[in-house]
Amino acid sequence: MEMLKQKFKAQADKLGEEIKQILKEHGDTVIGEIKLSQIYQGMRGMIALISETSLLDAQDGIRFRRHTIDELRQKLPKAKEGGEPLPEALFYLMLVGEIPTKEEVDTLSAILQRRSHVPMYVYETMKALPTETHPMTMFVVGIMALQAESVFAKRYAAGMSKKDYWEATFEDTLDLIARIPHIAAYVYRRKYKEGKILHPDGLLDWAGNFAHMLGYDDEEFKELMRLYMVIHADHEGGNVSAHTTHLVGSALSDPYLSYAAGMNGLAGPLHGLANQEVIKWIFEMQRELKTESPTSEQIKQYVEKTLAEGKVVPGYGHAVLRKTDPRFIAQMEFGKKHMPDDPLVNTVWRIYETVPPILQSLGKVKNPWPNVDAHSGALLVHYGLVEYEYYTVLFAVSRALGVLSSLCWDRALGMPIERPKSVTTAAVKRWLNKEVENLGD
Ligand code: HAX
Repeated sequence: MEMLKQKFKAQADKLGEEIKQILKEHGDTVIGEIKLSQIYQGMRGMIALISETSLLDAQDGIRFRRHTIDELRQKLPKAKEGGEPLPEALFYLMLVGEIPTKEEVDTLSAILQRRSHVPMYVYETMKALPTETHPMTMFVVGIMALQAESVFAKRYAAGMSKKDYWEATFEDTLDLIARIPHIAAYVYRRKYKEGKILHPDGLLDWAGNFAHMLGYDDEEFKELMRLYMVIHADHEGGNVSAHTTHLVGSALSDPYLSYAAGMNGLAGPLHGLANQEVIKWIFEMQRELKTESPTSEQIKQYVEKTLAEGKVVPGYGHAVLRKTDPRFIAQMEFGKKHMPDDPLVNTVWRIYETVPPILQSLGKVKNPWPNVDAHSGALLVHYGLVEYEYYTVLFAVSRALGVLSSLCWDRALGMPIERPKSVTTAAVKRWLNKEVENLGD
């Protein structure tokens, strides 16, 4: 751990110096123009953030430190030969920009195991919630209860110097990543398995052990969890969960508070909750059409009905991507390898053939292609994880890897409190009428 920490610090110092130089030479360089429409329409395409861990290209999809998902599946160390990459290896890559060796990942997995203890009061707090509570609410309550453990909060209260913020954030990050699967597994066991907790297996990797604590010891399911945790980890800095974590962190709220805030954003149906919405929508379609395997024509009619009811087709569209999400493709490849004849998975593929032309024909949907959430549920159902309200918690466990490594960078680079300027529509009108010189006066 000490080595990873020192490696991170050395890289952060180097990049910090480079940024100082860049700002000294180019700080006044104009990077583009902002249109009024962007302010009203969710700030699309407005470059306003720095996030070191990944970069999203509208055509090529996500790159983690310049590596595509395909490359990660080839290059990152794995639990078993020819299998899926280890998510803690991706965390290492996002944190220090280097692909770790298998030995380095094994050391990290062992460190995470050692730091994974969750105090009893956290479980008791979650237990106080009624079982009908949504799993994401239970999960975030668990994280908030755990906040009492924050190294950052304790050291800040004791008068920590600015130059040590990164280190306290780093410690909280490792603790949180180690503990989050335990909280998430408890949510599942409490809500769906009568609260019977399964003890961790100290010999397993981070995602394999998470699968085990959920109650799924099938080797293929463990492989699915490794893939799932890799592909959902990060999607550059502007998406709701990453941006919220970063924004809240900019107030020097500790990593527990910041991550919990981000996960409340992930719990929205236009973001991470879409994975539960997709499978719910497919189940409803199957029920209504009274078939497990609807034909393309039946799917087409059902999609048209969904749209006529003023709803979105869940799992399709994206604010940045303009082609099929490589995360969807990675899951499709997993499906083809492990369950090519599964009827639900085949339905997902038939929906993929049917939906894009319909959305294209609406003339307003900028991206008619599937995103990550269009596929994930069907793979989980195949292994028996049918409780779809739980799916966003899986996403949240994975997302911790990206948003928390980014938070380490924020504190190491001394990122300031975020405070953009807002204006009223009345101010916009005054400016358009040339009553004032600058928007916002
Ligand atoms: N079905 C129907 N209509 C859709 C649509 C879809 N899947 N995707 C976009 N549209 C509509 C929008 O609702 C909007 O309509 P109005 O002008 O009538 O409001 C119009 O097309 C233009 O939207 P857009 O610019 O293409 O898309 P946005 O950038 O505004 O929104 C969303 C991106 C992902 C929120 C959107 O595509 C959507 O609602 N998709 C379905 C929900 C979903 O799958 N969310 C998960 C996204 C991935 C993610 O973050 N996962 O965590």
